[in-house]
Parts: sequence; structure tokens; C-alpha cells
Amino acid sequence: MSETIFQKIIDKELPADIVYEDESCLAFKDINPVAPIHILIIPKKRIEKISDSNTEDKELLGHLFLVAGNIARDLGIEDAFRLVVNNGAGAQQTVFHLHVHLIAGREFNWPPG
Ligand code: DGP
Repeated sequence: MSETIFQKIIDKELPADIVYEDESCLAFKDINPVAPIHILIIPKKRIEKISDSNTEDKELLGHLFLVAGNIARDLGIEDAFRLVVNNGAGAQQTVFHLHVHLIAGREFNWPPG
């Protein structure tokens, strides 16, 4: 597995606008936002994509969603935000280190594009 840009952000080799960090995850602003609020929540453990996760990741995956909810509450957007996980190139995943997009601050449509 080659190192991804997100690993460099975890290792502080590349700057990022970090909004939350703990021992197992990191949250930072997306460099190419698709909404006024666009934050990426990533595990520090390298998991390429959600379909590569397994039972031992259960707590970690739950933690990412709890952190997303906490960030949303902190930002006052708890009533209108979307969490997106792109899995695989065919679903527009471009960085192969699992990440949850937290998107808010604009009108949403359904189904998503
Ligand atoms: P995805 O398409 O689901 O793999 O989303 C990858 C996201 O990562 C995309 O919205 C842009 C963002 N991104 C890529 N490189 C960087 C970077 O160097 N810094 C930050 N903050 N975000 C990045």
C-alpha cells in the first residue's frame, strides 16, 4: 500500500485545517469543499475503504460516526447535515484512506448525485 495524502496529514507532514483530533481519528476541512461546511473524518488506522474493514474495526467505525455527530453539534448544524462515504473508484473515491465526508450549509437533494 503506497502512502496517501491523508497519511501525510495524520503524520503532520502536510498541513490541514484540523477541527478535531484524538488517539484514533482526525477531522479536517476538505481542500475542495462541495458545501459551505465540508469536513473529512478519518481513522488514523489505514483502512483503504469501508469494504476493507472487518469486525475488529467495529468500535473505530462507530467512533467516526460519533465524532461526526459531535462536530455537527459543535457547529450548530445537527439538524441538517449529510455523511457520505465513497467506496471505490466507481463511487468517486479518490483518496484510498477511509474517510467520512460531513457536508452542510446548503440545500440537499435526494437521491444524491
Ligand atoms: P473522495 O472523493 O471521497 O475520495 O474524497 C477525497 C476528498 O479529499 C476530496 O473531497 C478532496 C479531499 N482532499 C484531497 N486531497 C486533500 C488534501 O491534501 N487536503 C485536504 N484537506 N483535503 C484533500
